[in-house]
Amino acid sequence: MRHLTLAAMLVAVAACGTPAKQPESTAAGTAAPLKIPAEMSHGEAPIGAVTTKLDRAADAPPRSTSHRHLIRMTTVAVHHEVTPGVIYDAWTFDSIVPGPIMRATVGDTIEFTLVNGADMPHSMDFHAAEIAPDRAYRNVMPKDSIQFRFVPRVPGVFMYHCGTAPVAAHISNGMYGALIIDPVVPRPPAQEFVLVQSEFYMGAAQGRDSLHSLDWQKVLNASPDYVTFNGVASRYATHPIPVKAGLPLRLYVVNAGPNRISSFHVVGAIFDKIIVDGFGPPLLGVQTYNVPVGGGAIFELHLAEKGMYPFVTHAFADATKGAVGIFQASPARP
Ligand SMILES: [Cu+2]
Repeated sequence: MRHLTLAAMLVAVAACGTPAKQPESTAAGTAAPLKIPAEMSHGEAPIGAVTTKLDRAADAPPRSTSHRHLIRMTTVAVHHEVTPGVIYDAWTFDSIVPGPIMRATVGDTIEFTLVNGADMPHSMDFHAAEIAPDRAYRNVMPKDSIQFRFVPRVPGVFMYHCGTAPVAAHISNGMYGALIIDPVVPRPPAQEFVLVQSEFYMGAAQGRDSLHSLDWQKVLNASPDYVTFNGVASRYATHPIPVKAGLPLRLYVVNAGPNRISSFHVVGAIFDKIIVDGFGPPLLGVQTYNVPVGGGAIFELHLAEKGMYPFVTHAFADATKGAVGIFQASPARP
């Protein structure tokens, strides 16, 4: 009913005859929706063709076969395009936002090295690790490094992030990612994807490159300009994720925040199973589930038939700001 109401509102707006006036942009270049979106429910973003080139797929990395993982990351500042033409002065792990998506298995040994290639202190905090923070998660000075190891005990999908104060600034600037820890007995086969939700708080564009950097007051107000899956607003709406209808889907969802809860929902589907953080008895038959800031959950579902299925945070201000994507389901058998 709620969806019909939204559609009815959009139709009413369209029918009133008033030309769609472009709202004034904020200093950061964001604005309310400019036109009536797609005819389908939840068409918060223009839907592209699945054949268009995608710069970063959401596919989960394969389950690891090694039991020892040498992981080395470098902190570095880069220009990150949050939405076409809007460039953010990001702080990153390995030059990408989110940082690398990694995968290991319970009982494996992870030997981690952080190299600070930036000009300020950074650090690393793995939520998958049980370790003394004052030893492992210490600030690393520029040009310095730190090494520590851990053996993950609990399966799930875990956030990692820079823990240097103010943490909200380091996370808002792009320093986070996801680490999947598989159980020793593999989960059943599925089409697997990783979605990391996060927020961007844009200051006014500066300089020749029109570069945006952090607006700290917006962070404190929990009022982001963009909310994204995997670092780019609406990326998987303009580039839908191809899947097979009727076959199991498994989504590893992490909410990096730093402020907004993700009320994760797939339009046209009910989650068969949700494994909170990835461990313990699953929730069955759920429509929407909150992934807390700093948390994760594994969503298992199937899409009933061929079609376009939006996935969103059902906190719709955030979906409107970019936390929306599309699964494009094709028949499992032609
Ligand atoms: Cu940092």
